[in-house]
Amino acid sequence: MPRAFITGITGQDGQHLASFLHSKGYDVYGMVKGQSNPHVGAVLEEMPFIEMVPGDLADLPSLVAALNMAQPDEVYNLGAISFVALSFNQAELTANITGLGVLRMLEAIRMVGGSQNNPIRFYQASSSEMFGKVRETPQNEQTPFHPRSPYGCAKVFGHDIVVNYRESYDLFACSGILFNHEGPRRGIEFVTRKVTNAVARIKLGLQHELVLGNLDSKRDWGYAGDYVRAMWLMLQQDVPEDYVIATGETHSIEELVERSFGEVGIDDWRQYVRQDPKFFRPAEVDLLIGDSSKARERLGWMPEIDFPTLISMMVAHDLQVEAAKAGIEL
Ligand code: GDR
Repeated sequence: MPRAFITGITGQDGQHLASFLHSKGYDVYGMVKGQSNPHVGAVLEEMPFIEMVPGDLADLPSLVAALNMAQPDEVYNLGAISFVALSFNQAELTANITGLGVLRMLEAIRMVGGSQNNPIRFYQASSSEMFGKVRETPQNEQTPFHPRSPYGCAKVFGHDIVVNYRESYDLFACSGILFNHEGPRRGIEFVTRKVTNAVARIKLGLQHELVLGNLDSKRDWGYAGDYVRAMWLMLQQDVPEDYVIATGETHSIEELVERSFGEVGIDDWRQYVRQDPKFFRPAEVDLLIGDSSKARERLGWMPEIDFPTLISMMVAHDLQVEAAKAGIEL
């Protein structure tokens, strides 16, 4: 059985990827840091097949020990400080984990290596946030980076060091430049889930307003379940390369809000929404839209879930969860 090692196993993508790889017959190892990660229990309850291994992206010896224990064929580095807004307040921590963490993982892979015939293959979660103040539209693998946050800067370092290690040491290392990808497993701090959850609670009478920041920025939103397939496909190729993964459609936050309220039959959504400067960022990424032609041609990858279906799925999920929590029958 092939063996996969995933950092960020308790995050949205870690969960989707673990379930996808398990269905493909992989043994799945997940790296967890700290003594009592609050999400581990819930993830294991749903996916008891995951073997949890201790390790921390800030601690190279722990990464070496974790890889020695798991002996993986494939490593997926999804672990990061991934909330852009937080990265402005914890810039050094973000640089250390989201940026230098990639370097440490690459070093650990060089040390542990895998068998000679079967060297470890590495996937790095790069991000559309690297494009930031975009130099061209849509963005593809050749578009220059102009990050707008400490998170974006750290991801640029991670991306560049993957390219450098691939060229210097002939590692099988790829980066997927993933545009925003969402779903019911998304953390509540990210705007899609914050909105769909609030809409569900407002519909159920459990909440009365939704407080947001900038409603004008535009994102290329896909479904996380579609995007983890692309990660795996990148590692099955003969040659390691980087790929943009995106839907090629963009929508504003305002459209997201309008559509989400529309799902529960609320048209006059403005009476529920308030803007607060505390949710605005010191520098914003105004417009993202990805050109994923390379992935579509070379990997045969295509997103299956479109924006309306994604929002509908998330609102329906949040209605179920919030109603069950409050003991309301739908
Ligand atoms: P993003 O995702 O920064 O694009 O990064 P997020 O959902 O946090 O923000 C998207 C846009 O919405 C605007 N916005 C708000 N955002 C949040 N979180 N909360 C609000 O109340 C709010 N109001 C408006 C933001 O200003 C922004 O323009 C995500 C992360 O998953 C990264 O880790 C990943 O790399 C990229 O997507 C691709």
